[in-house]
Amino acid sequence: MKKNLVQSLAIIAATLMFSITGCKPKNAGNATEGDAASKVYVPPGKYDEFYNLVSGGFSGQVSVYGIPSGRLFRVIPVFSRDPESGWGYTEETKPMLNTSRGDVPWDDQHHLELSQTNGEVDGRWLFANGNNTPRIARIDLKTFRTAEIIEIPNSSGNHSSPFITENTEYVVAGTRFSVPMDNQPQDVPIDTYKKNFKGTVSFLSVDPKSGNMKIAFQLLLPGVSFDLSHAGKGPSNGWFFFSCYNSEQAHTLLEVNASQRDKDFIMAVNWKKAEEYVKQGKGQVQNVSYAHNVYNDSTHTATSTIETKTLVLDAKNFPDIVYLIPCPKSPHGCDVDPTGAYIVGSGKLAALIPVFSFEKMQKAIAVKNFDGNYAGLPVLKYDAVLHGEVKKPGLGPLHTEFDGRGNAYTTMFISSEIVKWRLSDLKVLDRHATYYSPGHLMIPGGDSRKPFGKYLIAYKKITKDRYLPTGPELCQAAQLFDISGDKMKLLSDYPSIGEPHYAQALPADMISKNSVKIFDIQKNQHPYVALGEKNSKVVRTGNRVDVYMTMIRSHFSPDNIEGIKVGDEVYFHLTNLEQDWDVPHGFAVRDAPTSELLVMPGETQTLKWVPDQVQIASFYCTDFCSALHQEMQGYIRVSPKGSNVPISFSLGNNSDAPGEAALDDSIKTD
Ligand code: K7E
Ligand code: CUA
Repeated sequence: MKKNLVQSLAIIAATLMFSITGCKPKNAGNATEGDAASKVYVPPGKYDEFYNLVSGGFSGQVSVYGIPSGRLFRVIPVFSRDPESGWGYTEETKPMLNTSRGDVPWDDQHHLELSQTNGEVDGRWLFANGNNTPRIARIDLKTFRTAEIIEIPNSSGNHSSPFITENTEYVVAGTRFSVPMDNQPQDVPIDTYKKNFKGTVSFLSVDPKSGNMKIAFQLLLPGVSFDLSHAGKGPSNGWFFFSCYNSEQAHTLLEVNASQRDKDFIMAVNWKKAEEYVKQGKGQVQNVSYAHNVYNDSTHTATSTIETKTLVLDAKNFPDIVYLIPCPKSPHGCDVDPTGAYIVGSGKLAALIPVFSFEKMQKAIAVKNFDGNYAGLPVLKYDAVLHGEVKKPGLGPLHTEFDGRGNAYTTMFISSEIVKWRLSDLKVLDRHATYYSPGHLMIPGGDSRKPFGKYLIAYKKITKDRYLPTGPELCQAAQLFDISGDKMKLLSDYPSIGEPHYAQALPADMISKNSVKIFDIQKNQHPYVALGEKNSKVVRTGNRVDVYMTMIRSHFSPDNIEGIKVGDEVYFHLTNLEQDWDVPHGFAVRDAPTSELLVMPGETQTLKWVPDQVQIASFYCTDFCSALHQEMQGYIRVSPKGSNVPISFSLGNNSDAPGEAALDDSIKTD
């Protein structure tokens, strides 16, 4: 590695020297790093080839990068409050973070999956899991905003989620922690795990037009941990595969106690069969409680509904839905290749990578080639289902993606490398060091039927000496490889925010052609919209005050308000009247114990403020919107409780300014 570094420094120096002198170095064609620079360089004004949508892990958000440049474009707030955009702070977005147990303004976001049509990414929606408080979110890629969040009952630690079927019929959510079911007693000794703790995987249907999700059914399963999943595709469409660990059913010191058995399982679920049983009215309706939150782009407001029913199918009562495939040892990744023929299990403690054959699995099921059962579920014979094993791939295999040319790429967490191997004969073809300890990796479309097999990105947990130190915590990072040739070539690395786990990517034009640039103000259905300055006003109802305020370059209407009293509940409803792309206005009022508002053109957003002292409170626009942005400001007079100052409001009434003619003291009309 040291040698590589020295070599690259020498090459960079040589390249610099030659570009200064304008000569072409003789062997530039062989200079990997010089070549690499041009492959990731996106000149000013030019666009990236791909959008890369990257999970934020413990940040709870999703970030958007360009490939190949590695430029960060946006952070999309999903499960965590975000003061920059007001997500989770505004009255309109607060309901998005509601759960059956109230406001939960943080989560741990691990996996992303793009919607697909015929197994190919289609650029409509992005699904995201909330790992801690079990939730699935749907992000609308027209607006790059979270449009829906649904909580999962009978679940705890929603890790093997949110993977989808090939026409986005279902999003799945599998529980990491087995727990007592929601309708069972919760106050039980932890050492009754084997008796009382159960696992579930949930199938959420997705409306093909609106994208709205609904929990269609849940499968009740033995008390193990479900780790990851992927749907079958092509010939294996109709099936879903989940990796499971802790088949030992340990409830303490899992690092020892859940690593006892030589094999855990890949669970194969025939979801089409399950769907038939549901249509026949099978299964049990249970009383549960979970939140379903939907954001409406016409009212610019979210609603949260608490749902109360779920349909549960106990898998052991339906012998042809679930089969277990033995898989060494504590499998993590569970990946299906683009042809749908192979299922790859990545046993993070195994010295090999088992690859299973869907065709062999079907045959084994047909002739009941079972190796007994586990908690009432048939276990298939390992050898009967195995396509083969990748021998000596490296240490700590975690996740696998595919290039669409018959090759697979697996991250090795412990030996810090990416290993390329061939699906047909399971030969290792290439390996490349990563810096360091990659978790997931991602090829654009790499878990779909049609990968765009040009780039590969490894998301690394540890960067130790790669960057300048920034205190006790160092960044996570992404590392970009060119995989278009036989050998992987490292092109660049760049820091990432949060802790990326999985990611997705798709060609830029698939998103940009549908991108929303403004919200049509004429279609604004917000109950407190002010359509034009002439409709701006301040209305008192008891101790509630509604301020219908507008924003346009570069003033608020009204910008002087009097008659507010200490203890009033003041709701500032800000409507941005602009109809131009990228002209948001912000709104911040002094000492408000909340965030700013950042209001997009045509949109209305609300900030609640309860003034607790007599004051002249200032407010201003926080987004630099014009040359006179700094003039975009106003005052609110807050009088004591019980004061008789009447409500009044104005814009442009500057009568006491010396030497100035009095302007009209009423609100101007536009
Ligand atoms: Cu491997 Cu949560 Cu997908 Cu992280 S998980 S790496
Ligand atoms: Cu509006 Cu700055």
